Amino acid sequence: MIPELLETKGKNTKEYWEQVRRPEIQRLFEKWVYGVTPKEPLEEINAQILNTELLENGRVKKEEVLLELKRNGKVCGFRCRLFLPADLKKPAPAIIMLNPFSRNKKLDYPGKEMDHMPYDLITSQGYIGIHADVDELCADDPDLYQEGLWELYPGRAEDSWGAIGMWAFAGSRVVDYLQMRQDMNCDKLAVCGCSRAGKAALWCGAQDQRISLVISNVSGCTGAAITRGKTGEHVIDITTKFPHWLCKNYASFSHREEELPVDQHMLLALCAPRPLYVSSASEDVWADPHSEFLAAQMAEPAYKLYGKQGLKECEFPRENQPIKNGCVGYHNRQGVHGCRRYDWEQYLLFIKQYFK
Ligand code: GTR
Repeated sequence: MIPELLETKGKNTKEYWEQVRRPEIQRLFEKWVYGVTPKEPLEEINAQILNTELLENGRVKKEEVLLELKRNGKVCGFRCRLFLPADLKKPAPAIIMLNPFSRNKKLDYPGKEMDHMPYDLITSQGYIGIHADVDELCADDPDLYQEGLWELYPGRAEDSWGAIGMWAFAGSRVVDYLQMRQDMNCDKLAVCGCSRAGKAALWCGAQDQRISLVISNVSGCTGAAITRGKTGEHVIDITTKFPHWLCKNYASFSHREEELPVDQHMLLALCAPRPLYVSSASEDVWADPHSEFLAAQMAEPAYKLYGKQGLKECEFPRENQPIKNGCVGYHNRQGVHGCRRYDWEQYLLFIKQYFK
């Protein structure tokens, strides 16, 4: 049985959701899935612009920025590449693309940089694209992930965070930085991620209400897909192959997924009432497009509390037939796992409805 998103009748108001149910669901995800995000603030965040250049015949300004985080006498940092329209006249909306692939040259499926962060498309529509190399804070490696950010918040518990929690945290630190700048419209910030980063983007958006729109690209197991009954990857696969991604408690559900106190529609619902876009790839049975669509549909009751429409009334769409008219959007791109220009074209159309 998939756990109920909302509780018993009578309590289903916006206020009850915000004050009781949403925080409760968030705590369940911390305890059993992603691990606890430390609440103690950093002592300092420093930003340093390392390099600036013009691209696309002067139409795009690229800034490479180093963000350094400090706590308990330890410092760690990560780089972000900001792509701004060169002729920016007023603060612009920004899209943060979490990139945990910067140290992993063997992976090719996130796509080439222009697929993963097509700054020409993004800036031509007046937005700022931010490619955040979050694996510089926490390596995507079971032997190295406890170097860097982990040392600022050491922990040894069954519910201590893993790499996905740390990448999500890094997304929020990018938001901290953007709030210090004059050229960002911080009422219009989106977070996006592909695959493992899609899981992190959802978790980041779920926790950080400053993010106003959330996008998940082929995030699959422990991302946008309902765990119970999905095809492909399961708790046992993800926790065996990537033991550093999630908290230790999660692995204990390997042979008893039915007992998980949550399922992934509840994660998506934490984004409500903010616009959410989930996308799949048709040949990606490992992630399971149907289960991603199902979770997006099942997040609807949280949106309904705000009088907003999700995907409830929609059928699973054919390939390359995006659904963008509600507050929850979805498409199933024809092809394999990864992030492609086609995906971005749809995200930008969805975003435009909210950011223009
Ligand atoms: C797969 C993994 C998925 C997904 C993906 C990726 O091998 O099983 O959970 O996140 O990698 O990050 O590309």
